[in-house]
Amino acid sequence: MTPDVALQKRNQLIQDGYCVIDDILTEDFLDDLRRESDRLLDSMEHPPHWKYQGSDLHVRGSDEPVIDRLIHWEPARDALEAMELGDFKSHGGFIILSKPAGGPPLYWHQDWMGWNDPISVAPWPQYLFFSYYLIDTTLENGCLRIIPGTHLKRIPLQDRLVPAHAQGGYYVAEDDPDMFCDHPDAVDLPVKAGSLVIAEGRVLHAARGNQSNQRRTLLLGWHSRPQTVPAYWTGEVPEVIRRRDPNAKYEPTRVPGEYLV
Ligand SMILES: O=C(O)CCC(=O)C(=O)O
Ligand SMILES: [Fe+2]
Repeated sequence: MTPDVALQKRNQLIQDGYCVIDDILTEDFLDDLRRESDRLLDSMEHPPHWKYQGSDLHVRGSDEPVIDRLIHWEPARDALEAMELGDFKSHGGFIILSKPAGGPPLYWHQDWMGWNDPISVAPWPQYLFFSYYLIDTTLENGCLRIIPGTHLKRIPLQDRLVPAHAQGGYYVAEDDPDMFCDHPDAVDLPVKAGSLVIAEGRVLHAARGNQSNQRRTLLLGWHSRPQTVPAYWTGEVPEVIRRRDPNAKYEPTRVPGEYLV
């Protein structure tokens, strides 16, 4: 990745809440990941609360060598270094999110649980998900959707959403008008198998339903960095972050409060 492209990608991540880097996984490695994820998915019952995510199977690198290989995959680490995001570390695993043929859309949500912590206002990324789709995604088979900029700026939709996943999303109705709305600012993000999608935990995102006859599998891994101002950051540091007590404990919550402006 050239320095120009790296800067452009990081700026897009900062402003829009996501960026896509193509051609990160090789065909051989993709085959290994498909085989292993199919094996794991097919070896267990899928509980009813997996309906909207398709599956939510957490796999540690220490338990599955192929996941360990993905965590340490050099082309991805090189891309991060080029973007000066090399201080992002994996939480140690990937989640297999596999939308079966005919699976419903995933509702609008964000995944940051630290909204009581002033670090939530950071204008730079602190908490990211790395997504590898194992087949090309399209509007028909369940591609990702994002509402750019919503990691930093509140829109009326945030206040109408049920918190994601175990905090409420599992149990929403399939025709919930807010959770599944067609928001005018939403963008679809169809990507090639083997591309790396880097996105903000704070940004509103969703996925289309899978209207194809093939499983759409995604491997999603959480990454975070130390709670410091990144070396590349030349903009202002918000007052609440400068005054933040690094030793304070914050009650987890998925509901954005005063720190989403
Ligand atoms: O299935 C997808 O494309 C996104 C999954 C996701 O955002 C989640 O499970 O939190
Ligand atoms: Fe998510």
